[in-house]
Amino acid sequence: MRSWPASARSQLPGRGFPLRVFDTATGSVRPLEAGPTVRMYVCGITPYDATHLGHAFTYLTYDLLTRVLLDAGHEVHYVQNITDVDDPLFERAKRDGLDWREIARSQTDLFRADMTALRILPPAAYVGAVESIPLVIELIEKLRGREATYRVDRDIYFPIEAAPRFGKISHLSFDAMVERAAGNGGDPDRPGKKNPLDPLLWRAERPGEPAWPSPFGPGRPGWHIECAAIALTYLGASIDVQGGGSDLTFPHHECGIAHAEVATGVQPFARTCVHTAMVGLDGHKMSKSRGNLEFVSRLLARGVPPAAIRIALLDHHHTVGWEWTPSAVDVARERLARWRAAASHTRGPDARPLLDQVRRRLADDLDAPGAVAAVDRWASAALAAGGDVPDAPALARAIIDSLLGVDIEPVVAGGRSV
Ligand code: 5CA
Ligand code: ZN
Repeated sequence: MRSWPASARSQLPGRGFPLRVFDTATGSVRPLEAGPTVRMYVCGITPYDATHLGHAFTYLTYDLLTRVLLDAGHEVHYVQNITDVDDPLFERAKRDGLDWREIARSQTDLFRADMTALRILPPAAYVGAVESIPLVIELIEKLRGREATYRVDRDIYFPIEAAPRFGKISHLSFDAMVERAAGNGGDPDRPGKKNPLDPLLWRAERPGEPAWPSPFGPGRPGWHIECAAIALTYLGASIDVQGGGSDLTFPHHECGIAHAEVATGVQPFARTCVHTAMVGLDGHKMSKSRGNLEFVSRLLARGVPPAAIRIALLDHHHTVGWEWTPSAVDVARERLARWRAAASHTRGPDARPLLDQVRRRLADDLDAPGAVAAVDRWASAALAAGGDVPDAPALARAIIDSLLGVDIEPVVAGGRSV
């Protein structure tokens, strides 16, 4: 699939610091310890009701992570999927009298447009589930060769007992895993399964559902095996970062990682698991199923500048859940205006300490609120005392652009408006 365009990044003097980031599996902030090329897989959208602010917050996390790594001299090989065939899509298609493929197509287009507006750095490979079905079949064959598949009626399952490390990402009790599986597309109560937690690899064709031919009969892939197949194919048997929202820790990432490790024999598949905390609205996780959503496109249509949406998201740390409130837009707009005013002068307070502070804050577990506070301090000093360092505002603009992804180029007469 087509990805979306990357916005240009300003060049900065010197180099950023090595990244330390919270790893779900160990429950601690650790150095990323990656080689020159960082391989990162992030779970993409199921394309309906895109792009809500929870999605945007999650993709901003990996955008910031990428910016920090690029600034520290790494290359980043970033892959993201689109779950463009799944039950919720069929349900939505039925409700709205539309073709599920059309919903997936138009919602993926909307997502790309929203990501572009928010200046979220794109994956190098943006890969759909439907186009990956041959990869899924190949991976199931590999698991079958390792005796890590079994049938229940015509469907194929993965026995978690084949994966000795199962549970090492999420650290949940058996009962908690059963509960989370039931609420996230699993079927723990299905008779005939060896373990209630065993995930589905291949769902045999059902009347009224799309199906693709395979050596194990016509059907479609299970959810976790899709991401495992795409990540293994595009990034290899071991990756540096597995990303996605914290709602995916179990069962999705636990199962996908188990599939990959059993198929290749390489452990760990994901050296670091980075999970973004949930954005809520009206007291609950913002979710398509509940319908408590605020959309990027709706805010844009109301005239909110994309830079203000981005700043509103940057005000939160990726490991701490938070509630969206409409007033966040006003706060972000004021902040954007202050930053712009401060950076529009020809002279200002020295911005080299700001570069150091923003780099330090972001390298310390992507502390975006800390980085925003540092910019606020510089802007306040610039607006209060002026400062007399030539080019300091230009450096401040470059820092804010390159590391925080916010474009605050001063408005010129006849040029862009905010
Ligand atoms: N297609 C699957 C992943 S393979 C999926 O979870 N799709 S999604 O559309 O439901 O979510 C897309 C991404 O946004 C996922 O990484 C998910 O964890 C994240 N996400 C969903 N809701 C929220 C929320 N309220 N706050 C933060 N992130 C969220
Ligand atoms: Zn996924």
